[in-house]
This record gives sequence, C-alpha cells and structure tokens, in this order.
Amino acid sequence: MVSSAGSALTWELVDGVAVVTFDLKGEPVNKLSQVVKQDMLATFEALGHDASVKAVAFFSGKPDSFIAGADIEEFVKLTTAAEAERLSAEGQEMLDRVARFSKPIAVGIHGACLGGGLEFALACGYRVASDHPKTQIGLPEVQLGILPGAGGCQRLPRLIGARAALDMILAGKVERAAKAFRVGIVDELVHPAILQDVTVAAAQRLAGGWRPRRRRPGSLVGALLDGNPLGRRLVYRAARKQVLARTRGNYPAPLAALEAVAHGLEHGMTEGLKREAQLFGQLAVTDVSRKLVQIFFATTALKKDFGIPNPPPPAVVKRLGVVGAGFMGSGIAGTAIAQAGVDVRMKDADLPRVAKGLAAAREILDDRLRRRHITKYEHTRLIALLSGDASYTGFGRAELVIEAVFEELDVKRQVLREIETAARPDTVFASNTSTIPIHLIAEGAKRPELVIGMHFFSPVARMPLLEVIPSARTAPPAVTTAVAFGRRMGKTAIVVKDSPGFWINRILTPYMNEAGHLLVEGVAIEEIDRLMVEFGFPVGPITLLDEVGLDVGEKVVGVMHDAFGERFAPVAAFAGMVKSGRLGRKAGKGFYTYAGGKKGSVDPAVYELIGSQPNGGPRPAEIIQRLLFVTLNEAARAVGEGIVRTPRDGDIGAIFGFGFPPFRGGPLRHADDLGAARIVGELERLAERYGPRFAPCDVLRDHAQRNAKFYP
Ligand code: 3H9
Repeated sequence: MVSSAGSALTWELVDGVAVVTFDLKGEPVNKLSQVVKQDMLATFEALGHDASVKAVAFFSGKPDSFIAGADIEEFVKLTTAAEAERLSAEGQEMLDRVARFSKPIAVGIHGACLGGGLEFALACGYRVASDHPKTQIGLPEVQLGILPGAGGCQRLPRLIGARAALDMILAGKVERAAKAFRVGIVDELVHPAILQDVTVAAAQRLAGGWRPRRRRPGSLVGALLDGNPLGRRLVYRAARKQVLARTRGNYPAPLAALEAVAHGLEHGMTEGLKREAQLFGQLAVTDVSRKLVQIFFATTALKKDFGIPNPPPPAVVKRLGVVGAGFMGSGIAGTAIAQAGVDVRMKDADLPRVAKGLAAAREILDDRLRRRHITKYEHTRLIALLSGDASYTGFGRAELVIEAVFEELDVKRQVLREIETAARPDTVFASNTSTIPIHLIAEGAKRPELVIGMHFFSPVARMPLLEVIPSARTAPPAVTTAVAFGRRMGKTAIVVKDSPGFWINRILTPYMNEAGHLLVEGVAIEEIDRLMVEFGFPVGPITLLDEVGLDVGEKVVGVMHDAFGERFAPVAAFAGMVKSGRLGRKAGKGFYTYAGGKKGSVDPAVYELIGSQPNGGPRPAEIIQRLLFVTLNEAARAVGEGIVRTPRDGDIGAIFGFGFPPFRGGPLRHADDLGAARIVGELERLAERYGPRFAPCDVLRDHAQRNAKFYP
C-alpha cells in the first residue's frame, strides 16, 4: 500500500495495475477540495513515474459513495467571481492532467458519483458502475445555482451527444446507473460484488492496447441533430425554450450551462473550458446560488435532526398498517412499500374500497417499474408486500399504523379506539390529518403517548415533505419512530407544533383565501395563476386548489376559521363550487377542465358559480403583494407562536410543502430580504384598503422596530 502522509489516496499494485483508493478520512463522503487536488496530482505524478504501473483502476474507499462532487463548503466561501473562476479553472486543469495521463485509467463507481465526481470519471478512459440503487450518477450543479465547472459542460456532450448531455445538465438530473449505462456515460454495468475485478480487468485490457468501441444510442435524426452545427443550433434553441418555460428566467444557471456547452461544441474544448470557468465564477457568487446552497445544507441537516432533544432510538418498522384506502391512504401505502420495502396492510370499511385502494397503491409500484426504477423481479417482490381487508386482521403485527380517513374528529377518534384494541400495546398511531390538532384526536385515548401526527402531502409518492406533529403528551420514541419512518419513505421531515393547520396549512390557507378574494374582485383565474408562477411558484394558487381538492380546502378553512377567527374567514365563492361538485382534478372539473386527466383551460361557467366576471381587478403588482404579504405575515406570526422550531424548518417546509420559490430561500428568508419595516408598511396600507386580515403581526412589528431578522 502506497500513500503520502495524511493522503486521502492510497494505492497498491495488482498485476501491473495500480489499484487506487480514494478515502477522505473523517468525512462521510469523498469530495474534491484544494487539498485533495494536491493529493491527486502527487499520486498521479508518482504513478506516472513508476514503471511497474501499466494502468490505473480507481475506486472509492467509502462504502456507499464514490465522489459527491466539489466541496460545496469551499466554494461558498468565495466572495468574488474572479476567485470562483480561478477555482473552476484549477479544477479543469487537474482533470485535464487526469485526461492526458500517460497510462489508461478505469474507474469503478459505486454510490453517489455527482458533480465534480462525475467530471473526474469523465476524464478517465473507462467507467464501470455497480447496478446498485445507491449508485447515482449526474451533474446536479444547477440545483445549487452553478454549472459543472470542472470540464463537465465539455466532456459530457462529447461523450453522449449534445441533446442527452443538455437533458441532464440543464435540469441537474441525477440518474441511476442503469440509465447512465443506457445513455453511454457508463461503459459497463455490473453487480457490486464484481465491480473491483471487472474494473481492474478493464484497466489491464486498456494497458494491452484495447480501446472500447462506443456507439451512441438513439435515432438517425438524433445523430444528425447532434452531429452538425446547424442541427445543434436547433437543439440549443429548443433547450433554451424549455429552460425558460421551466425557470421563467428566475434561475440563471441552466442558461449559463447551455452557453458553456454550446460555446465548447462550436469553438472547441479550450474555448469551451474558458467560458465554462467564467460562467461558473459569475454564478457562484449570485444570490440565487447562495439561497440554493442554503437549502442543500438545511435539507442535509434535517436528515439527522429528530426534532427533539436527546432523541431515543426509533422503533424499527417492518410492518405498517394503513387505515383508509382512499387517495392519501393508498399513496402512503404504495410509497411506504416502494421506498421502505415494508409489509403494508390496508383497511377500509368495505372490500370494494379496499380493492380500489390496493389498486391505487399498486399503481405507484407499476409506475416505478415503467420508469425502470425497479426491476420486474423487485416489482413482484414488492407487490407481495401489499395486502388489505375490511377488518383489522394483520394489524396486530404492525409497529406503526397511519390513519388517512375522512378529516373529521369523531371518525379519527373512532379509528384510534379500534386500533388501540386491534394493534399491539406499543404500536405508534399516526394520524395523517392536515389540520386537526393531535391532542384532540388523542383525547380519551388509552395510550396518548403513542399518538402523533404524520401529515403527508398529495400526491404522496411525489411530494417531498412530511410534517410530524407530537402532542404535548406524545412520548419521544413515537416522535423518532415517525420521523425515521418518514425518512425511509424518502421524505424530508419537520417536527412542528400541535396547533390547527400545523405549519403548512397555517400559512397556505391565507394565501388560498386571498386568491379567492381576488377572484371575487374580478381578477381572471389564469391571471392569478400566471402571476404567481412568474413569481416562482411551480403552479398558481387556483391550480393548486384544484390539485388539493376544493372539498379538502373547504374543510381546512373551516377548521382554521374556527381556531383563529375572522382573518381566516372562508370566501363564500368557493362554497358554490363544492356544492356543484367541481372539486378539482380528482372530479375531472374544478376551476379548470380535466379531460382524460389532463389539465385544460379555465371553464368559463365557473364565474357564474363564484358570482363574478373577470374585469381586470387590481394591478398585477398589487395582486402579487396581496398574495405574498398575507402569507409572510401569517408565517411570521406562526414562527412567533413556535409552530416551527427554527426559521430553517419553516422555509424548508414551505419550499417542499407547497413550492415556495426556492430561489427566494423560503418565506422567512424572503421576509428578511425585503426587510420587516417595508413589509409592515405595505401590510398597513393593505389593511387600510382591504381589511384587518392584513394587519401586521407582532413579530414583524417587533422586527421592524429592532431592525431584526429571522436569520440574524
Ligand atoms: C460541484 O461538484 C462543482 C463542480 O462542478 C465544479 C468545481 C470547480 N460538498 O446528504 P448526506 C456532506 S458542486 C460538501 O447527509 P446522504 C453533507 O453536507 C457539488 N459537503 O448523505 C453531510 O455533511 P454533515 C455537486 C458535502 O448519504 C455529509 O456530506 N454535488 C457534499 O444522504 C453527508 O451527506 C452535489 O450537489 C459536497 N459536495 O447523501 C451533491 N456532499 O455530515 C451533493 C455531501 O457534516 N450531495 N456533503 O452534515 C448529495 O447530494 C448527498 O450528500 C449525497 C449523499 C447523495 C452525496
């Protein structure tokens, strides 16, 4: 074994092949930093001079990750574009040396191979990857508001073609190994057990003069598009259009990445690298990048945070009971199986409902199979974990039961009573309520210490957030069990206070209600949605209401109105919609039409029902202000009441729970950016004009007075 003192890289010689292992001591993942760069250069220098080394096989020493990319902590410290450009140029230079190394290099990839990690692998001659789900390959840089700045914008399109490369780079996609193999990033896909042997053998073959023959997958037309400047111009134009449709110009990184790719393909590698470094430098110091990096670190921190002091170990959940086989229940069941691989037993009042729920849960697994996220074999194995009945048989073995029945206190209490008889004495009972306080559900329970809230968002399989709500009587192990299981389901979990609407519905309700007020005042449905999408939301509030379901919305507002009074008063116009059965997407009609499940245009008949006709209404800027400030105000008030533990939880919740624009950092960071004094001033003006629901809360007044911030 050879290594220099303190080095992260060690190597040993196996039949003429230097088997190099990269293992950054004391760090959970390998990342590329200035120190590692020196190490890497020194190691390759030594390997180059050692005549007994004929080829190199490169691996990670970490059990489940290859290289997680450049060290994000390092580049966020940079304060000028020039410094960031230099960092990028130095990274490029290192990988250029790897690419021009005198002996062939094969890499064996197992685990995350992301950003700079993939850029390193692309600079090597041959890539073998394990077909393990942990092996994830991609250039996620734009998700951090930057671009692949160590040659990735140049090497990936040269390897797999402009279209396929742009598809990955511009969306920051991370792919499973099988997909990376299909598009041609990976040369060989193998079982993890033989990764090392296959990679070393490839290095040996390369040393013997063998060169891999690569054929790009895809059609003749595709090859024509990628293969000549005219075709590529069409590709760039289409990519630009797609990016603008997705980002509305709010995120500069994807367009900059497109420019770096295009510049390199049209003017050669050297020019491309230069442009790539310049653009990396500019992006790295933007506010958008700072915000996205903060989100990354906040999400990472939440992976380890159980939301309570001295968290006890969670119960290991192997069997889950789900009561209520409707849309949410089946979503929870299907996602729990797909993500956590647990045994799921569903229960509803009668067999037809159970059958419908089982079919919907199964659809989640079918979808994974269709997308090739799981194999046929895995699909069959997972389907076998799903069962259901109209009785509680099987619930006696569940460590966790989640109820997703009708949002009615009495119904939920009844289910809890039944579970306390049917399940084990230590089974944790979680309610997927979206509004009802947990202490009310637990009233009269035999074991209130095991009762907790787990509020999932719809559709469960896709929405990344989970609110975990302990009541004052919930015991710590129930909290850790709920958080840990939520994480196994792939969710980011925030632990929030037991108060009506918790965090998300607390701040979402005034936002939705305000949209209702605007409708009544004559703003067109599409206009409200368009403005908020331009502001940065993935969909506007009216579309969101259609997605959530108007009946659900009505229930939520009712609970909030009872709890908090007039500022949550429901907008009468929505009631007519519910009465006439226009419940949103699930009913095939809401504000918009949904023919064959696809969202169509606004149904003009809706205006009759809400009793107003579009007449322009307030100015666009005023519309945005009303929707935004009513939300910020409620968020600040809820923070003051301790609904979320930290502004970080609040911002991550709002971003993941209802799509608050990530580039604005969340409602609380955005409030800090605007400044409390300005918000208070605007709220006072709005209150005068539109009513006391806009009256600024004490927290904002206090911030304004002391010039304080949520993030000091
Ligand atoms: C880049 O590469 C730029 C180049 O193109 C150009 C350069 C010139 N840096 O998430 P986990 C930490 S940009 C610093 O809990 P998991 C993380 O903060 C980079 N730290 O584990 C945490 O620290 P702590 C592009 C990093 O198994 C610990 O590692 N790459 C980095 O659930 C464990 O992380 C990315 O965007 C990093 N690059 O997930 C990938 N990566 O323990 C970002 C991780 O102190 N990373 N850490 O709290 C990820 O997506 C996930 O961390 C990963 C592991 C999938 C790797």
